[in-house]
Amino acid sequence: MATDERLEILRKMHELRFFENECDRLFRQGQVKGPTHLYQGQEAVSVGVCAALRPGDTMTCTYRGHGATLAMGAPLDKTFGEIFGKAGGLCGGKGGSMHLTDAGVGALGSNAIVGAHLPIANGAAFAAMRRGTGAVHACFFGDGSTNIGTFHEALNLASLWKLPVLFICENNLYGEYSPRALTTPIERLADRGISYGMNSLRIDGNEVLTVKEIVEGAAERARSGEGPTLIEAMTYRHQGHSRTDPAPYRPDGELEEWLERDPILLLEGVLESDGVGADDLTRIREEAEKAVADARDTALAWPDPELDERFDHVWAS
Ligand SMILES: Cc1ncc(C[n+]2csc(CCOP(=O)(O)OP(=O)(O)O)c2C)c(N)n1
Ligand SMILES: [Mg+2]
Repeated sequence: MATDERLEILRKMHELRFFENECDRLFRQGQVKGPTHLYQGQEAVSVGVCAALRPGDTMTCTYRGHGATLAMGAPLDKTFGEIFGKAGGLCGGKGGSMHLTDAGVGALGSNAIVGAHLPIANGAAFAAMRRGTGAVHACFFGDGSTNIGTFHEALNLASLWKLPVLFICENNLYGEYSPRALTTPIERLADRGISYGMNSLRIDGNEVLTVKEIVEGAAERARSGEGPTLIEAMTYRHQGHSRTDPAPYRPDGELEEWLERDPILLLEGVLESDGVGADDLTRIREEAEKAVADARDTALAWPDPELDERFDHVWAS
C-alpha cells in the first residue's frame, strides 16, 4: 500500500480520536445531552474496515457508532451537529449520538438496541445481491451482541443465502460492565460463525493495516458470491461503557497494557519504520485536530431545530 494511503488512514484515525475526545469534553460541559458511548481505542477496526470498502457499499453499526459513521465518510461538522441536537445535524438533530445516519455515504444507521441491525444488514446485502450491484455490507457490533437471538438468526440466513455481508464483531472484552467470561461460555466468538458454515476469523483489531487487508479479502469473497464472513476483531475501549461509567470493574493495569497497543501508536510505528519522518506524523495529527476543532465550532453555531418541525420525518402516513 502506498505511503500516502497509509497517511490518510492515520489522518482518519486521528480525526475519530479527536472527535471522541471533544464529545467527552462537551458532554462534561453539558453541551452533549443524553447517553454517549465513546470509541477511543477501537479506531483501527472501523477505519480499517471502511478503507477496504468501495463507493456503493453500505454499513450499519451500534450506539458506539460515531467512529464507523465518520469512517464511512460522514462529514465531521454534520456528525457533531447531530450529537449536539442541531438542525444542521445528519438527521436534523432528532437522532442524536445513538442514531447517526448518512445514507449518502452508505451509513444506513446506528442502532441502540443490541443486535437489532444484524437482520437489517442482511436486508441491505440481499438488496445488493438481487440488484446485482456487487456491493457488500459491513455490519459492526459488539462481543455482547453475539448472545442475542438476532445474531444467530442473521448469521444462519446470511450463510444459507450467501449474502454479501461482513459481520464485524468488535470484541472489546466487555458488554456494558460485564467481562466476557461472566456472560459467554466460549472464549473465541469467531467460533460461533463456524457452526453456521461461515468463513470465520479472529484478528488483531488494533492493527489497522491488518484489518484492511483481511477485510479486502472477505469483501472480494462476498462480491464474487462466496458468501459472508464473520470477523472477530480484538480491541479495547479506553473509556467506560458510556459517559456515566468510570469503569471501576477493570482489573488494575489492563487499560495501561492496552494503551501501549494504542492503534494510532501502532500505525505510527509502522510508518516510522517505513521511513516516514516525525514531522509528517506531527503534521497529520495537527491537521486532523484542527479539522475536528473547526467542525465542532461550525456545528455549535448552528440553530436548534424549529419547534414546529418536531414531527417531520418521525413517521410516514
Ligand atoms: C436488546 C438489548 N438488551 C440490552 C440492552 C442494554 N445494553 C446496551 S449496551 C449493552 C452491552 C453491549 O455490549 P457489546 O455488544 O459488547 O458492545 P459494546 O458496548 O462493548 O461496544 C447492553 C446490554 C440493549 N440496548 N438492547
Ligand atoms: Mg463489548
